[in-house]
Amino acid sequence: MTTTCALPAMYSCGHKLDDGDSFLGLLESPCHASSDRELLQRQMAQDGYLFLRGCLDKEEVLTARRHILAQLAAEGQLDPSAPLMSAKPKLGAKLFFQPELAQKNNPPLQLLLYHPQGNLMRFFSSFLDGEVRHFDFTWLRCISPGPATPSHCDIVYMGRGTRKLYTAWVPLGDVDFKMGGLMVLENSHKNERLQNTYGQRDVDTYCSNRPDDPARTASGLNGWLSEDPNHIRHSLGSRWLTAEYRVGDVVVFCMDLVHGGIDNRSDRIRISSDSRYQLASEPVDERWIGENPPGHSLAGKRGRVC
Ligand SMILES: O=C(O)CCC(=O)C(=O)O
Ligand SMILES: [Fe+2]
Repeated sequence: MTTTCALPAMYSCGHKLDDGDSFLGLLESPCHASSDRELLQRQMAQDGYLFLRGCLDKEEVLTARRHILAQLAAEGQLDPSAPLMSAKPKLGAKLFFQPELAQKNNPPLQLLLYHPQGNLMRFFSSFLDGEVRHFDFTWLRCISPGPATPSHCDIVYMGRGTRKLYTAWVPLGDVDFKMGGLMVLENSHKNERLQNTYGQRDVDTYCSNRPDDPARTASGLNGWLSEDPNHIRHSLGSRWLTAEYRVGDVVVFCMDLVHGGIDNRSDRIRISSDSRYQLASEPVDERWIGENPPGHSLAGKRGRVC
């Protein structure tokens, strides 16, 4: 077990994460250069994630970062007196989820995440041992100083196709502990009780036999597992794991792994993307496919008797 005595205080959704080696630890990095599929798959089955240090080309990541920051600057969201690449927000700017900056007019990010010969797509073809497809929707996050994403599993947002679907979380810039990045809950993907309850949820369903069910029209309802990271960690009995991320790193994780964000307590915007990959031969969740994926809109709602 990696010792955490040097870790600074970290917060999620305003809660200070319980510290000490039994509660907080560091992500382990496998030898990513390994093209040993079986080894990586074993590791994924065991840990629920792969921390791939330096998997991406740094220049490509920085080009995507520059492009996004130029978009934010054009929208007037940045401090004009600070260098562009420092991602310093203008006073009072409140940014969080910015998928529109990823969908249109962002060739550098599209290349980085989806080019068939790019490092990420090649990693997934090798890891999944076949032709890979990605979701067309990209979750781009430009998180200004403040609270982070609450704990959840991705399956509740994208579980209508295969469960053999993977998220790639890509920091688009260095992310230190103060800026806060992804945290994952150790071994949570093996918790059967969680999988049989929360893990069966689909945030876009409503009760068709209840005409007044608010879920008919609300978007992305009920996806969070908890806004108290210590409570969920305590009830699942494991540790939160995180890292200081560098340009080029990727964390790949499975749909059942509980994860969330660490609050951004720096004075810069934290930029990252999350994108999804699966075998082309497996069924796909149509909410996230196409030029304008319907996502959690009305078009993606499904009724069920409840
Ligand atoms: O970056 C974050 O704050 C959350 C990331 C996340 O939920 C994901 O990658 O699925
Ligand atoms: Fe997520």
